[in-house]
Amino acid sequence: SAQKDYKLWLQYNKVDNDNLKTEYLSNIKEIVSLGKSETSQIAFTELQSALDEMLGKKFENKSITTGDHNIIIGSKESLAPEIQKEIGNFDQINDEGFIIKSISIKNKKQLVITGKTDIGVLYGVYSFLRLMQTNKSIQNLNITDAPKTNIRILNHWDNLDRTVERGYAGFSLWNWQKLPDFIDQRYIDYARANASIGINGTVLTNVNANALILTPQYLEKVEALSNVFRPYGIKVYLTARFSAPIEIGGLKTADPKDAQVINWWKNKAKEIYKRIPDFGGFLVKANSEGQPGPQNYNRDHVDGANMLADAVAPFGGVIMWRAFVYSEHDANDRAKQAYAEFVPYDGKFKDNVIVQVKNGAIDFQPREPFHPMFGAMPKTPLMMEFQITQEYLGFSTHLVFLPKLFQEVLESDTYQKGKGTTVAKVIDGSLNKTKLTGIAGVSNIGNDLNWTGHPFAQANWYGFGRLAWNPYLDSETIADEWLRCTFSNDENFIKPVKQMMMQSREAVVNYMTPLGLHHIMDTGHHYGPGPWVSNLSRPEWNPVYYHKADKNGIGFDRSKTGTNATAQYAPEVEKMFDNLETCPEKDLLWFHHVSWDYKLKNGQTLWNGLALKYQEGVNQVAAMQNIWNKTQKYVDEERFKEVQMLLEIQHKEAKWWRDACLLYFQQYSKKELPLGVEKPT
Ligand code: GCW
Repeated sequence: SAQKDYKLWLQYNKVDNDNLKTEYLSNIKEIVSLGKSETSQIAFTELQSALDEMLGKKFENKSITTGDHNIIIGSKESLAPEIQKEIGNFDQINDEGFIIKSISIKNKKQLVITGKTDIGVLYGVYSFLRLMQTNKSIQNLNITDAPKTNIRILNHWDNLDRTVERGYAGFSLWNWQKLPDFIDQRYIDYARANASIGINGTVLTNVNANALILTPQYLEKVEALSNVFRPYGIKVYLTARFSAPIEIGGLKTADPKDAQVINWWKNKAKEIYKRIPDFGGFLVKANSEGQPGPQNYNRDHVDGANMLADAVAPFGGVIMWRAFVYSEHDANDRAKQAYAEFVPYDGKFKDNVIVQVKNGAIDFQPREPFHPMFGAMPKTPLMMEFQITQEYLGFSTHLVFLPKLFQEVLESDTYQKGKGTTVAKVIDGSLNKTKLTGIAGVSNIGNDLNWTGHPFAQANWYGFGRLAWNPYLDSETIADEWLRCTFSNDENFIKPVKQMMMQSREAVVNYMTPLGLHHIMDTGHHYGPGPWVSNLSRPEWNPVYYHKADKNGIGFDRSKTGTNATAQYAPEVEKMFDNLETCPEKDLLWFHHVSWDYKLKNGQTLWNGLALKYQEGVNQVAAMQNIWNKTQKYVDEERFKEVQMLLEIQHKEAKWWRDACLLYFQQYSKKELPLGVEKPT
């Protein structure tokens, strides 16, 4: 039912395996919840209602430990000294970490969920409940876990009129008109869902939004939201339009070196922190795609970011300054611009600035090589920006399990400090001992009943949170968890459906942009194929700029014979991408322009190989449909049908992609389709 969809991965299905239920019940006799804060209350209530749903037993809070097999939840300070001693060393976790440990006190067994803070305890409770939701044993537990990044944050591209830029799940959750006095239950459910996967921040507004959000009328509403989110460990952040001092401040300039401007931002920060003492800070898109920024005043990114950083520093705020910049004036290779503009500033930003870099150098494509900035600015904190909303990947119509993409990026080896210098190590700060770390995900959440439009898009929100917590997690583990928590623990369901999820990302690459092709979606909305589009005013907006198909071949030469974008990588990586022999075929046309007769590793010509990849993508979607069609008895009617209809559309559109791209490229290759590729009808 729609209600199931709404509950996300917090279904807390009844445990129907009798042995398991017996194990659970014999290990949980009472709950002893020691904390007094609102957060502690939330943790207790979550545990209580989840156990009620899963085991059919409602536990009260026994504040006193009698008997054995109690679950004791509370922060370090709330624990009796003898329990603290049994838990051991709290120094292995940070402030948001938790310990779940089965201990024995005076010959009585107890299960303790603890942490340094109540938020840590809350995360521990969700983690414990996930064990049960995935039908794991809860005997003899000894789990220590803590987030590896500081800022685990959603970026909402939500406008104040409730439209969502690149949002495919309805309108914005934030009902500005009814705020601050009306608190929609949805805000609470949103906070709870985020807390359950460790997300601890949210930017409420679009990076392209106007400055109105910074006026008192709106700040009052932001304050109301932050009050809802706080006990769930979630800080609120806002986007700061660089020209705000002019637009809402009445100043003549927004020059970051102008004393009045500096003062205006200082006062604005003071005003915000008076309302929201734990306000997170600002996210800024400056001098990108027409947004104002320091360059309008002949200043640079450092001037702009540091000026804002000074304004929020006294209150502990941070500035997330985006590196997504490119300009029509230097359109020789858009992929090179962010690196060129930012790397020279390494070490120049204030301590509370973190530069937010998209995973790849173009723009959230189905596949991109990792952004060359990762690892190239050792003296500057860099945070990852992933896109959870599927702007270029079929909106909320196509089933694509994104953690597979995220993992591929995080595992990429930058070689910036030798072999094994993965992007994950840059992001979690371990490589350069960076103090400020973070991962942002552009949200796919809207006011659709099921939050994300496609039932399986919920997995991308979930998986983003899990990877932000631990960038080393395996995407298959995430798929497994999510399926069990969201649908069923039945192996006959889990095995095939997990396989369906795991192949879904490669499927979309194959039927949209195989072998390193990119940005050939129809322009503007970015839905469906548009490789032929060539009439837009800015060259780097046109798909023809990216695939460069002609009678000689196809692909963007970014090697040293071309734009030399490969030189932005560490020498080992540069060499690998530069050389046709060693360039991974999945990135081939990203880095090279090759002839239609170029021989692929499997012996096929490029043209035949390309056509076969498009066909493979279509076949993979058909295989996904086959899998899903057999799941009816494990899934509620409504979600079963929704996914079935969506996969049907996806299959139709995969064929649309294949036919459109092959017919278009065929004008240049002048070659027949190989055997095994269906002829367009
Ligand atoms: O992906 C592109 C989108 C724009 C977006 C921009 C950005 C918010 O097409 O809609 O603007 O990137 O990331 O700033």
